[in-house]
Amino acid sequence: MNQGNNLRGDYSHINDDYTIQQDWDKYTDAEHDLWRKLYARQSRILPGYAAEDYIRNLEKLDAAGQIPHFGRVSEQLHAATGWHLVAVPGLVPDDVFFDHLANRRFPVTVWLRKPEEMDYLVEPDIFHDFFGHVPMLYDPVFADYLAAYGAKGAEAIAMGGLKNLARMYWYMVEFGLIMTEHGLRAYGAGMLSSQTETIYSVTDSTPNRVAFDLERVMATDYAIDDFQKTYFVLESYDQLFDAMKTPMAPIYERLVDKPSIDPSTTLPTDRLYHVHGDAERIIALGQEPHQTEPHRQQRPA
Ligand code: HBI
Ligand code: FE
Repeated sequence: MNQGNNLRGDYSHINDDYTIQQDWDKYTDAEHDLWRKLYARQSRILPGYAAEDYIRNLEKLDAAGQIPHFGRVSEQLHAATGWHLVAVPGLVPDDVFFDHLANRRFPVTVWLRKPEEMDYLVEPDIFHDFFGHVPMLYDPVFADYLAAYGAKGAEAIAMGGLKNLARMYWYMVEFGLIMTEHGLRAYGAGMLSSQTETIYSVTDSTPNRVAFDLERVMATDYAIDDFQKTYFVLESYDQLFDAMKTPMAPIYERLVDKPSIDPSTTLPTDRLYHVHGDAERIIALGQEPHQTEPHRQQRPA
């Protein structure tokens, strides 16, 4: 990103680390109303689609009734996993973002989308950041993963590996799936803050669902303006935490000379999950790749 140019947030009062005051009292009744509407609409579809620990932790946040107060949640979160929430005007520079994560500070955008943007938004707003990301910060393993991920940022930037490391955020923080005892579930903030992609990611037979592999993820391109063509599937959040013990430098060196993997394709070495339109009926972990078909819907934030 650039220094706030072309971004919606107000960057005129930022601290050196891009944090600001949340100014909770400034939210209007109309904004609290819209928040309630977004929250109700989105939480209704979660059962059967979202990871159960995500749902449980969302409920703990007690944020259905009004736009949440970061300070209050932050205290509770810190007691649970050592993370804090910090208020930001929107996207922050990569090095700043990584530094916040490495220090267990999760940047949450302060502004809320407009009523006409219920379904689609380009930049992250408070609904995406809070509803999508904060519940997972209560999961101790995921929380440790995200801090370890942030600690890898500086090296990636120095080595030209930012693009590769950012894919671990995209695929495993924004759009991650997990295979649970009750079937495939979504835990990524990008899909969970979107009505349509939550259901699509878990049930539609079109996208590829590939068993998680660190280097496979880091080699794979993504699009930000459409539903994902590939999702990566965990069996446990431990896989993410363990992956962060892998030395990254050799991966960046290997990937720099290789073309990125097109997310509409799969590799013969992939372990693929197949679904038949019903989250409860995950069929098989097979070997044969399946083709994706083009579709035109935009990705809601
Ligand atoms: N800033 N506020 C905010 N939120 C993000 O998700 C974010 C960011 N800055 C950079 C960034 N993400 C990405 O480059 C990461 O995927 C690495
Ligand atoms: Fe996000």
